[in-house]
Amino acid sequence: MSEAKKKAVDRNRTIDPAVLEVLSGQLPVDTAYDRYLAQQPQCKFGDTGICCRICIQGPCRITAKAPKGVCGATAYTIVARNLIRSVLGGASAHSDHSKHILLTLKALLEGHAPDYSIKSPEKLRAIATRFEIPVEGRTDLEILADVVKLGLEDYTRMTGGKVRWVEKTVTPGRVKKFTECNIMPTSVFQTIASAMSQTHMGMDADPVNLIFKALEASLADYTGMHIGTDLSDVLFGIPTPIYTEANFGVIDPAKVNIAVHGHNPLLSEMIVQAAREMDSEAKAAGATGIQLMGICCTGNEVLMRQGVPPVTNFLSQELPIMTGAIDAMVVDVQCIMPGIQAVSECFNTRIITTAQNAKIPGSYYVDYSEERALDQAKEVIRIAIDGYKERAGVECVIPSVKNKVVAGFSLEALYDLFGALNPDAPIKVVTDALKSGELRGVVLFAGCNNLKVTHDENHTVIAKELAKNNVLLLSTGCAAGSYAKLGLLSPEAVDQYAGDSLKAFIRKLEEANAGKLEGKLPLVFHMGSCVDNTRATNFATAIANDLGVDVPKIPFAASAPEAMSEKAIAIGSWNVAMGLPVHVGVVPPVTGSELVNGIALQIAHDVYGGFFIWETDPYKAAEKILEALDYRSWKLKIHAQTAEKFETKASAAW
Ligand code: BF8
Ligand code: SF4
Repeated sequence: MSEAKKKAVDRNRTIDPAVLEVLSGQLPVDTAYDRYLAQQPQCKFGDTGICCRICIQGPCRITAKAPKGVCGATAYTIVARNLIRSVLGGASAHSDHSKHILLTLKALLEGHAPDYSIKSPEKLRAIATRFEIPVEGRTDLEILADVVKLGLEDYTRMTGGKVRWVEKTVTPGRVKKFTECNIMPTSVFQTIASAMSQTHMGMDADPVNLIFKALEASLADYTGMHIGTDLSDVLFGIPTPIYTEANFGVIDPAKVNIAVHGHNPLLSEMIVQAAREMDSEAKAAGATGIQLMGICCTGNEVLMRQGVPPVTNFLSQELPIMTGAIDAMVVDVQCIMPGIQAVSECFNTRIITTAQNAKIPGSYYVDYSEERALDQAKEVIRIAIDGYKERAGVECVIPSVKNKVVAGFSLEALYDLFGALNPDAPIKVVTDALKSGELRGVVLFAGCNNLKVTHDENHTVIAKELAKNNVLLLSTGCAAGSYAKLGLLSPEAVDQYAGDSLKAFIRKLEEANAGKLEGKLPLVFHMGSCVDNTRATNFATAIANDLGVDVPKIPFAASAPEAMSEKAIAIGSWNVAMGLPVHVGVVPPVTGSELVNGIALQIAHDVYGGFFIWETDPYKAAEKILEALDYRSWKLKIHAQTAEKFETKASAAW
């Protein structure tokens, strides 16, 4: 194949037909698909984690000729330090996002967040009860004050005490393990600062010590994420099943098209509310209405609670702009490619940044604050309406691809479905199915897109393989975005891809809930944004508790088929600490140290029961995940039989 031809093929590294259609338009616009090629070949030192730039004597690169950095740091120290810094990047991002939600609730208590209210007193009371905060005879605001106080303590405690959000949401076995291994965080900020200090030049050189600290940092990440999900549910409501559509076909050229992108629902929830109020303004400008659509995890947040259709996921975020029909793209924080600005300048799209810590030169800027949230949402919509007025009459090229989506599966929503079959113990619907073999296991798909693999291919191939093998599938983040776009969150996908017993399991749930649901159930259950991965962990914890064992013994795994961000590394790490097999479809930069790589793949299992699987081939990945699930089911059965025979408790070992 000629170089030019090869480049054209490589550029189309996606299986999303809408994305392919836009790319094949050959518009002279530079996107991530082109820039990835321009970056080749990428640096092997960075790729394997053996480049150190921690002090400015560096960069030091480990080679056979120079096996130590200037300071004497060896490959294992350098790789471990780089790894922990990635986990810290992820933990900082998640906890900063959730701190914003926490402080908004504090502002609400103090009367400074007039547009926000407690949408779910039910969730507030459930959280309070979890932490033994009294609820009887108290007002919502009184309870909220105690929950916020606890959240602030879990963020800022300097010494003495451990994060309550971990202590009260995991199995007793995990609390014991985290305490014995000394990885239970004191608080989110204390752990992040002490871990960062540990990686400074001339500090910790011991890779095992560094990796244990990385796991503590990952539990700080878990804490921030869990607080974020809990408090977002209090503010905006617990997601329940919701029916909509996804992919480029949701763009309507006759409407004012606004894409919300980023992660934090604080502004995007207001934009949804404002859009409903401002339909007439859009009509006065000549449009038929306002079409909101989501990208990345802000998209997931407003999909889960408001049914806003996802237009695309991370990797293709620049491409909706190339249809010519997006009037504004409103971004908040994280996973926003700076490249969207340059693309928008070729079209009529207004990029609106809204966060003081995430600006893009050349973009519009609305300085979001919780004190003026609804007004600012209206300001954003007016900028979009102005954009529409300029665009009106210009030809748009919009791929017509769209698929049905059923989303909104918080754990509470899943319990509600299971409760129709077993009201006294909803979780038994799943544990019984696991014991009988009706379900071969449960797998959570999470994480991003990454051009090192073909966009969306790993996500979909692995999910279809596991569905065929009767695995119950959950998803979050851009994995869920991929399934939404490509039809795997649709009821039709159950008929197309589920094995017989998975199909029977889903149908049984549908029948038991008939009348309550607006339609049928999907193949993959969308649990929310990346921050919401703790919903899936709560699910695993409930399964383990019901089976009377710890998490490392249950047939439950996680997979990040196209991991990209530091947040994904943090999430993967705490999932390993929780005791789960975690598949990653892109090899992370740790292979430069056999020791660190070995800890991730094997030693982690000996200590925590969880471990990583690096596998870039989606078919092999599915096999390896199934193997991990089957091994656990087999052991669980043997241990249960032995316990019954000798009338003892089930073994705690894995
Ligand atoms: O937090 S899955 S690309 S959007 S990091 Fe980013 Fe990855 Fe998407 Fe959501 Ni999560
Ligand atoms: Fe080199 Fe050591 Fe400085 Fe890293 S910390 S850049 S290995 S001298």
